[in-house]
Amino acid sequence: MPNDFSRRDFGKATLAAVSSTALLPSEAAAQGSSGEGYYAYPKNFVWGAATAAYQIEGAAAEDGRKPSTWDTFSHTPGKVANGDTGDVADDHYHRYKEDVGILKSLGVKAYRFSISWSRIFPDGTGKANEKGVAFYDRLTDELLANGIQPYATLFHWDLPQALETRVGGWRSSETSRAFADYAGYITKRLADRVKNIFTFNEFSCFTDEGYGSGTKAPGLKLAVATVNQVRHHALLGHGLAVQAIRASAPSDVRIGLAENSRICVPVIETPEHVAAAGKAMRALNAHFLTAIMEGKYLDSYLSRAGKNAPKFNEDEMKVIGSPLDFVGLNMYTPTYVRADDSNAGFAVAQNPSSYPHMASSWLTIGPEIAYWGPRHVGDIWKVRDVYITENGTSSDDRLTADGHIYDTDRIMYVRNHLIHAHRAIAEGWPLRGYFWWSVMDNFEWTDGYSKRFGMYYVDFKTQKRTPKLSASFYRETIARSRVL
Ligand code: PNW
Repeated sequence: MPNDFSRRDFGKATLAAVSSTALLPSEAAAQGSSGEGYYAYPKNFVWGAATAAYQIEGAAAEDGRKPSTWDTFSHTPGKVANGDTGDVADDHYHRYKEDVGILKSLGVKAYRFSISWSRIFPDGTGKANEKGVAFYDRLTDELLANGIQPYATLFHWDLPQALETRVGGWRSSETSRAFADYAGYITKRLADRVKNIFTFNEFSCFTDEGYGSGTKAPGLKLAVATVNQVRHHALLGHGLAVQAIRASAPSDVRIGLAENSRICVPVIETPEHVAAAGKAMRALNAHFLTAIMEGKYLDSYLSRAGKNAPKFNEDEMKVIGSPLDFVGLNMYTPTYVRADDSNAGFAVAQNPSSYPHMASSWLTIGPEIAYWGPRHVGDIWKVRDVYITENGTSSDDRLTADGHIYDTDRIMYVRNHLIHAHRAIAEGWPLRGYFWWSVMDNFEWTDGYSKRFGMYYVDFKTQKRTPKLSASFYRETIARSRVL
C-alpha cells in the first residue's frame, strides 16, 4: 500500500469535491435546509449490487462445467437445509439478460458477480473450456451495453472438485498456483472489458469453515495447524493472482479483494475506546486482511498459534503483500470493542443475549460498521479506495394478497448503514461505492433457499422475479444520490 498519502489532505480534497452536496445533518439544519441534500452522496459514488456464481447460476452440468466442492457438499445429505442444491438456483445462466434488465431498472452503475472456476477450468487446471468463457463474455457485454460496469470476483468459495480430490484443495500450495493461472487466464480473456477484479471473497468462509468447523464446503474438521496452513495457502493464492493479473492486464485494470474482516466498533466513541478499536482491527484480522495489507503475520498471531502457526517464508509474505488498488469490505455485523489493560490493549465486548438480529440469527445489527470499516482501513493502512462490497440482510419475506412484499426491515437495515457510510464520506474517509447483497433471492449456502437476501423475490418453482419494496427504496436512493 502506498504510504505517502496524508489523510488530512485527502479529507480536505474530498470534502471540497462534494461540499455542495454532502452535508452532515447538523450542517444542513444549521443552514436551514428543508432536507434537500440531506445525506447526499457524491455524484461519482459507485452504487452497485452483488451476487455469486454458485448462488444464482444453476446450469451445474452445462456446457462443460464440472462439479465444484459446493456441488459435492450440497449433494451430501444433511449438509444444506432441506437438501437444497445450486443445480438450478436462479437459473441465471439462462436468464442473465432478464437479470441485467433488473439491474438496469434499479439504476445501479456497477454489478459485482463471481466467475465459476469450474466453468473455465472444469478440472481446476489444464485446458480452458471455451463455452464457459463464452458465458462471461456474454454477461460482460450485456452489462456494458446497459451502461453497467462489471466487477468480477474470481473465487467465491466454489473450488473445482478435481483440485480438492487430486491435491487436497487449499491444503496444498498447488491450489494457490492453479488459482493464479486461472486468474491470469481470465485477465487475458476479459480484462479488455472488465476493469475491476477481486481475487477472493471472504477467506474465512472457505478456509476456517471449510477445513476447520466443516460447516461449509468441503466440510472437513481438521487440526488447527492444518487450518492455519490452509489460510496461508489462500493468502498465497491471492498474492500470486495479483501478480498474474498485473502481468497480463491493461494498465486501467484495478485489483482488490472482498473480505469479511471483523469490523471493530468502539463501544463508546471516546479516544481510549477508539484507539482500542484500531488495535483490535489489526489483531483480529491478523491472519487475513492484516497479513495482506502489511505483508507479514503479526507476532501476536504467530505466538498465539505457537506450534500450530503456518509454515511460510519471507518471499511468500512479500507476494501476499502485493500492493492492491482497492479494498472491498463485506459487512453485516459489528464487533464491539472496549479499551482494556491487557497487553493487547483491547477486549471484545460480548453481546448480551437480548442483542437484536435480523432474520438470520447470526446477523446482529450494528450499522456503525459502515463508518468504522472505511475509517479503519483508510486510517490504519492508508488505503485510498474502499468499497462496501456486500451489505444487506435476510428478511422473512411474504407475498401479500396484493402481490407485494413490504420488506420494511430490510430497508431499515440498509438505510441505517447508508447513513453511517455517509458519515465516513463526509469526514473524508475513502469510501467509493456500495454493493447491495443481493439483487435477488438465491442459494444462501447452508441455509439453502430458506433465507432470502434479495431486493427481488424469487419464486423458485417458476423463476418469477418480483421486486420487493426495498428495490424501490434502492432505485429512488440511487436516482437522487441520497439516503431516503
Ligand atoms: C456473505 N457472518 O457471507 C457471502 O459473501 C455471501 O455469499 C452470502 O450470501 C452473504 O454474506 C449472506 O450470508 C457471510 O457470519 C457469511 O458474519 C457469514 C457471515 C458474513 C458473511
